[in-house]
Amino acid sequence: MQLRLDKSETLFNRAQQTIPGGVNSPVRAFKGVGGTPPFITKGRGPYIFDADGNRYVDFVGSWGPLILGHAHPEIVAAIQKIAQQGTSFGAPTALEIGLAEMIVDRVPSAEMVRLVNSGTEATMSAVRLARGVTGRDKIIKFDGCYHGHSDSFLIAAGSGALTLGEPNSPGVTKGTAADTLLAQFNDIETVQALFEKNPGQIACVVVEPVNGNTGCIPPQDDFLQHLRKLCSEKGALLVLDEVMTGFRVTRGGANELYGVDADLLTFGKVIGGGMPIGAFGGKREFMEQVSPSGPVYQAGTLSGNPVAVTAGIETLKRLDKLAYEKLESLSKHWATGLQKIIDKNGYPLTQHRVGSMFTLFFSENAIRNTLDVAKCDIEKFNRWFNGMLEEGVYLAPSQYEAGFMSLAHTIEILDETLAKAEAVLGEVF
Ligand code: KE4
Repeated sequence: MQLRLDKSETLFNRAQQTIPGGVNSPVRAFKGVGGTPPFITKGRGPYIFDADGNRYVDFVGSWGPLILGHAHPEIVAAIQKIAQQGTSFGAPTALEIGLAEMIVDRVPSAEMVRLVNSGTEATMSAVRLARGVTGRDKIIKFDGCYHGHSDSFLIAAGSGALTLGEPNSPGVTKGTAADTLLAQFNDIETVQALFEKNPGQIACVVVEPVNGNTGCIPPQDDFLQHLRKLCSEKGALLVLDEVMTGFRVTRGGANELYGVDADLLTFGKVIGGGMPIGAFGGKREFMEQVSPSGPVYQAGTLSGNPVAVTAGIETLKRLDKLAYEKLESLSKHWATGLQKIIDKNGYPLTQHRVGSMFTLFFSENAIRNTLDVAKCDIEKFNRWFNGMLEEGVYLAPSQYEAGFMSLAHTIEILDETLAKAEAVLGEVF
């Protein structure tokens, strides 16, 4: 069925006159998968609707935040109600304490948190704090892990393969890149090598505990535990970037799921319930070094604003034990159904899932990190993506992204979607 996207095409052409690439975040432009990105007009539960009236079952959920589903009536009502009291004061409010206490209550390693306005702000600030408290300049990140767009993270594998970072965006200075070292996810030896080459210089290791930005790749062979041990031995901080996994993979995030003690953690997405938010937190001894209680500066005009905080509080309130059991059962139903299709037809496909985040990789090899994802059949992935879009299913428009289940999805919707998946995969292969 050919999708009618006339209105989206008109909007996309118009948008490109005043907005770079016609979008306010690159992945939305569908450059990887081709075609016109549908311009969305509204969301309801598990569905989003575009300007041409097409309805899609949504497995992106704004890249994770909409874990309750779109336009949850009680979240919308809470936002409407608090907005009538005023949207931002640039002054402390009791609401911020409420959200901070909820995060600290749920996340084992979080003793204090600072609220910010995006995941990028959270990770940027956590790295500054790690550098501030250790007096060290270098950081280790992992090839394929994404921590937002601050300069220290926009680093590609340099000529020295995975040792020296090089800018992967114009505007990032060589000086900045020199302080970011690159290791390989699920390969502890690449981390050990960097610590040996840079003794006493590494402030922290920043890692997505589940690598969600190369498609969903879980830590394997106690990778996180090895990272913890190495950081403790070398006096570096372990920073878990839970912007995607936080309150997603379990109630206490990957920090709870894998039982790995973090020095600092970062959050975003779910804790704002669809409103702009981020947070960084962790051990009191470090967090108390953040201004104004300590010398490490960090600030933000709209940090902790009542509207985003209220949306976050009301979302977390509804993420109780039962909610995670339901998310697990829906996500398992999806993965089991897809695996049946794969096994029945012998398709060269691999699935990874951690809780309610998941990815279908167009490869039959083991997927341990981004090097393995680079060997996926992207042409077939793109045909899968576009085939499902035409069937009214909105998947993440890149093999390098994770998909997300929401509490608004139902077994019936998943079964309908699985039937479509079987038909589309039949076309692809
Ligand atoms: P934001 O600055 O986009 O709120 O968060 C940055 C960020 C930090 N850490 C992790 C683990 C993240 O996944 C993200 C943002 N995730 C992407 C999705 N892969 C956001 C989508 C986009 O860039 O438009």
